[in-house]
Amino acid sequence: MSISQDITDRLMMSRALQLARFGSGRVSPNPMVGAVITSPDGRIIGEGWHRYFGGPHAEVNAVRSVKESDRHLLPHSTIYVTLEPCSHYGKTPPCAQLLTECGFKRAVVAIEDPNPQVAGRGLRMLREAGCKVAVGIMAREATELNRRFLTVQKLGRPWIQLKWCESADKFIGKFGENGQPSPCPLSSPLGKVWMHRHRSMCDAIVIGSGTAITDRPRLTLRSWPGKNPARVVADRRKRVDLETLFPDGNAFRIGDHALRTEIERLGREYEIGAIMVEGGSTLLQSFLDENLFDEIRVEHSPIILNTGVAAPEIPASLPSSTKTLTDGNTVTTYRNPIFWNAISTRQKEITLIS
Ligand code: AOF
Ligand code: ZN
Repeated sequence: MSISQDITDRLMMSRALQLARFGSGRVSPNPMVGAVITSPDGRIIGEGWHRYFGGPHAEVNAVRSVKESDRHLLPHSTIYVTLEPCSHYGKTPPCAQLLTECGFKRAVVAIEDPNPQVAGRGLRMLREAGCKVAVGIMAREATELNRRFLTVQKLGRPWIQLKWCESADKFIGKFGENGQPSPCPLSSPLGKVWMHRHRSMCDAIVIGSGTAITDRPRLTLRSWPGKNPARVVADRRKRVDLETLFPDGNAFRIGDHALRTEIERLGREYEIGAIMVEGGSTLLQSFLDENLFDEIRVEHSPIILNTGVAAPEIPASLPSSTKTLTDGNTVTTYRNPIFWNAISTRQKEITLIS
């Protein structure tokens, strides 16, 4: 392949990835997917992305966006897609079939779709129809973008984010006069917005029964647009009255089985692809002890509490990065390598030309 072709492919795939991100918070548990169509003279003649769960796929929207006067160019055109076109009838018909009907000359795909209903069949359908297929362009970026969806497919459980806010002396809350944990505001205003944005990217929020009783949280999206996640309370002893706490429904209890089993069940039975665990400390520590997490996000407040509920203990040597919120608090993100260890070497490769 020529260098100019390679650079063009990366440029167009970057655009497709940018389009895919418009689906953030709207498509889960489906992947975010973007598609770009270029004519032989290098013009972008079509663009699309998967906009909402159950809706048309990115390729369908891209093909539909092509102007009538450009449609004759399709058999000479290239389509760039951030995920292998699907080959199955799900909520929508197979995209690979649509692409072969359009007669695309070339398809450039970032990563294969590990969904067992697709898993290489989409690429095969295209090749068998005479389309030239290139796979692996910006694979790392596409993997990063869809790490939630890919975790479900590769590890057979939802993607799990643990989240808490801790004081400068590593407490996540205070004890009230009765000796029970009591709510204590440590998050900054921007930290709260950040948290709601992350809620919008998950399908369920999990909390322990103690947190449900002491904090009486609403667990809704208020500072960010999107659909409210389901609420899941780990409550083996059935201490929490879910109907009173969450009168609008969309809430259920787990706790009869081992934590891992319960979390896997959330994925299988309720189409939950990503969860956020918001506390309390005991539940968060259980996820940590079981190595049952993909990402930890800790907001650090400069407040000193001197005593209180101790923050969970993060395993040493997890890769992390820290950023400062404009209102003073900092956020540290830790990544569990478990997911990156489960994917192919090709997907881990860092794109050198950008
Ligand atoms: C694509 N393009 O934009 C997306 C794909 O139930 P359905 O019909 O929406 O199918 C969902 C599955 O299709 C999903 O699990 C994933 O394997 C694939 N998603 N494929 O060609 C897209 N969103
Ligand atoms: Zn599709």
